[in-house]
Amino acid sequence: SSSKINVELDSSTGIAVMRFQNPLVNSLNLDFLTEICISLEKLELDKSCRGVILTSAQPKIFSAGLDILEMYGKNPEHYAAFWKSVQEIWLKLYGYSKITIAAINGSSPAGGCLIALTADYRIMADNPRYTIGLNETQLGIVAPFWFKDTMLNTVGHRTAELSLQFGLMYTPSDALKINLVDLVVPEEQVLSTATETMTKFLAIPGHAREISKSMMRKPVVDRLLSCRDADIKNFVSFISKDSIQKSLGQYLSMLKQKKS
Ligand code: CO8
Repeated sequence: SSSKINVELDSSTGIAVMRFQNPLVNSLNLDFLTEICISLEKLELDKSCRGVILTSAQPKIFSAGLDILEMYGKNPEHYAAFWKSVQEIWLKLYGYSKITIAAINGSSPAGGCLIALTADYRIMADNPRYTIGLNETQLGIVAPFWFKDTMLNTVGHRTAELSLQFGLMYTPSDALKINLVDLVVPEEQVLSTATETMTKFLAIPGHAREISKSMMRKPVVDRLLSCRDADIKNFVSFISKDSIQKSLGQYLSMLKQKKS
């Protein structure tokens, strides 16, 4: 465990709980993304770990998504390094050999939603103040194809189409209706329900489950692997545009104003 990631592995069950604790809102900056990736890699190599529950140690927020400051007012080299780390975490999580369950105990916009979407199962707290979704268009930016495909593979084409264009954020009950999450439970039961669900997954012969998971996901993973550099170039040129920087600047000041 690092200071921003708390990992507790129960050696009797093989279930690890990974808690994100990057104050205030678990926004995903380059360092934090790298740390999450390293922790996931360690658990993947650890034979005593059989599944990972992803959750937040921060109140009310699962993750605020990508750190907007990593995409604003920086140089192209920085954007490229940042985007590479975003690709890295998605590749690690979407292709993860072990079972992952997202225990979504707070809001989960954009990149936060993406992390949750990579899990094998999503359980969300029933608090209607928490919302989840890919809201990128609301910031004037565009979720890349692999965000889109992850969403598409979860909710289906028509829902993904509407969801992405409007940049919709869903309450837990609405998220459940479209299968963006699998289960909604009272907040204090999110973690225990995740553990119970993990036990059900663990009862399935591991090798068969793992191959089935890979069969469902490999085409999308391979698609990004085949064009990582082009995807980075694309991101860097998009995010460097004056018009996009202006949109992000406006969104950031809207976030600040909302408080006062
Ligand atoms: N990045 C950076 N800073 C953030 C972010 C973020 N994603 N989210 C919040 N913050 C900051 C706020 O500005 C605020 O800063 P300060 O204290 O300096 O004023 C602080 O964190 C706390 O935020 P709030 O006061 O708003 O806290 P609340 O508890 O009221 O709300 C929320 C928390 C719900 C998370 C709210 O802050 C929010 O909605 N944040 C915006 C989330 C968002 O829209 N994220 C999208 C990021 S983009 C992304 O993830 C995918 C991009 C894909 C790339 C596209 C290719 C071009």
